[in-house]
This record gives sequence, structure tokens and C-alpha cells, in this order.
Amino acid sequence: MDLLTQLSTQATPITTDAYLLAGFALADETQLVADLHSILITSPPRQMMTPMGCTMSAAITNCGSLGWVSDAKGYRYTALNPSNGLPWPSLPDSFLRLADLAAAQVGFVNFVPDACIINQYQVGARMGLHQDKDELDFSQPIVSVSLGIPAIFQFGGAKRQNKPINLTLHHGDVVVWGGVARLHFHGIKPLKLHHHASLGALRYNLTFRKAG
Ligand code: MD6
Ligand code: FE
Repeated sequence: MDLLTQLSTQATPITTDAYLLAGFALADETQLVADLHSILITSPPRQMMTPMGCTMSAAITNCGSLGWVSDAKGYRYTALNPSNGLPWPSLPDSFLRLADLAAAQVGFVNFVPDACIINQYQVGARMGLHQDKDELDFSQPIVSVSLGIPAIFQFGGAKRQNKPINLTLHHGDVVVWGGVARLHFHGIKPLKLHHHASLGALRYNLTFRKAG
């Protein structure tokens, strides 16, 4: 997909203030995947512990000036990777460009993320319904980029009990949400076996936030 096609990509509303931009990341996929691979080498994903003592099934790493971590002390953003004591890798230009373009496409202008959480899912990995509420600034949206094998994304409401909508996310799909949907519950169903030409039997999700 070239840039002009990307800029004319239709946003499909999921609910108020939440949109699917199907294939939006494909225009720059080679650069995105190359930049992702560099980050995975310097800062390998690992399965973190929840404060309740459970091991998360997705493995997580980060890039940006802040990274999300979970351990017995709770969920929080840190400037250093606890695995090696070093700052998280910086946000590559390709990531920043994509996050800004996708947010602007659905009306969230001047989105400047400082954190990108990278979730790596093996077949069978999942993410239970949760809210993203560890950031300081809920006026900023979240931009979520799916790469690799497909997954069923569950998008619920403001309450955990609200019945979620199921949406299959494919390689290159981008979901943007903010505004009244910013704190809605969401999750990922256990991944089924698929194969992706450049990423194998894995799914990666990049979520961009303004965390600090
Ligand atoms: C995932 N995504 O797609 C998990 N959070 O692997 C998230 O938890 C998420 O996609 C906030 C906004 C968009 C997301
Ligand atoms: Fe989330």
C-alpha cells in the first residue's frame, strides 16, 4: 500500500471515539518490522508477573522514554528496563510517524507518545479484559498496531460487565481510541495457530500512549 492509499484509508467506527484503520500500517511495514526486530534484540520481551502473582501469558517489552512493567509491587511506568537497568530503546521514527498519522486520521491531532508497549503473543497466549489506566493523561488517545498472526480483540464498555464486541485484528491493522472510550475494557482471546510470512507463529501488538 502506498502513502496516498494509506491517507485515504477509511476508518471504521467501533464505538464512539474508537476506530479500526484496517491495513493502515502496511504502507511502512518493512521499516516497522525491521525497527521492531532491533528493539527485540536490545530489549527482549519477557513474561511479567501480575501483582497477584500470576505469570502473564503475553511477553512484554517497551520502547520510548517510559515503559510499562508489572511485578509484585504493581503496574507502573519506569524509565529503566528492570531486566538490565538500562533506558528502554528509543521510539523509532517509523513508530512515531505511524502513531501520529493514525491518531490524526481519526481527529486526535498532535499525538506525541512517550511510551510504546510491545506485547508478543505465542499461540495460546491471551490478555484478559482490562482498562489502560496507568497513564497520567487520559485526554490522549491510544494507538494500537497489530503485526503477525491474527487475534480476536474484545472491545467492551466502561464496566467490566458490558458485553464486548469481537473484532479480528490482522497484520497491519491499527486501532485508535480515546475520548469517551479511553477507559473502556478490552482484551485478546487466546491466539489460534497461524503462520505469518515474516513473523512466524507470533503476534506483536504495539500500543502507543502518552504515559508521563
Ligand atoms: C493487544 N491491546 O492488542 C492488547 N490497549 O494485544 C491492548 O491491550 C490495547 O490494543 C489499549 C488500546 C489498544 C489496545
Ligand atoms: Fe490495553
